[in-house]
Amino acid sequence: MISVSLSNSIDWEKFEFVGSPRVERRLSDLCGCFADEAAYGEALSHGDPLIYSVSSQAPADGAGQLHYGLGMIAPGRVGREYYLTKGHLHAWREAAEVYLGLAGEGFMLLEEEATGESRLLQLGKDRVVYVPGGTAHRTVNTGADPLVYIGVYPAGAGHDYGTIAEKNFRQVVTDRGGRPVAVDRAEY
Ligand code: S6P
Ligand code: ZN
Repeated sequence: MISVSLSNSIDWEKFEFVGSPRVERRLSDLCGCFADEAAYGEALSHGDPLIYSVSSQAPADGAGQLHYGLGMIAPGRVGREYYLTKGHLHAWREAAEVYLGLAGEGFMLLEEEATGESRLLQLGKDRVVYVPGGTAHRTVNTGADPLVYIGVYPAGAGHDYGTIAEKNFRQVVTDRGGRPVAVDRAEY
């Protein structure tokens, strides 16, 4: 007998899967994520807006099963840096992930842990990004509307936020003359 939840619908007003609440990340939750600390402090002094949310589904656990999450990043910037997710590695390093863009415009910043190699990949409506195992990933909204996507990953992937919190990504996604570019943090 099939006992797991097999389908879902998206509530496009709340940006969540119907029946499963979302986790919200506000500006104050993102201490240390933005390169420009002065701009971060200045932004916080004006309020604590919602930056992104994730509504997760875990239909089944165990080997071979998948989990998935609906992410929404609000449009906006701190200084010249676009609103972003904290970013993470999977605790189970081999675990890969597929991101499916549903709405909006943005990018994923990938960084291979073993080599430090970075890649900036477009994510938005009709774009799909594959995140290999052993690769840190952060998502940024570079558009004027919410960036909405689904990430699908192995049930046992887990999240390692600590490694990123310690040293952050090597690159920063920033606005240069009205266009998003990735620059080395050291040069930012
Ligand atoms: C989970 C997947 C996404 C993120 C979401 C928020 O493996 O990659 O659902 O959780 O994009 O990012 P973060 O870095 O706060 O988990
Ligand atoms: Zn992930």
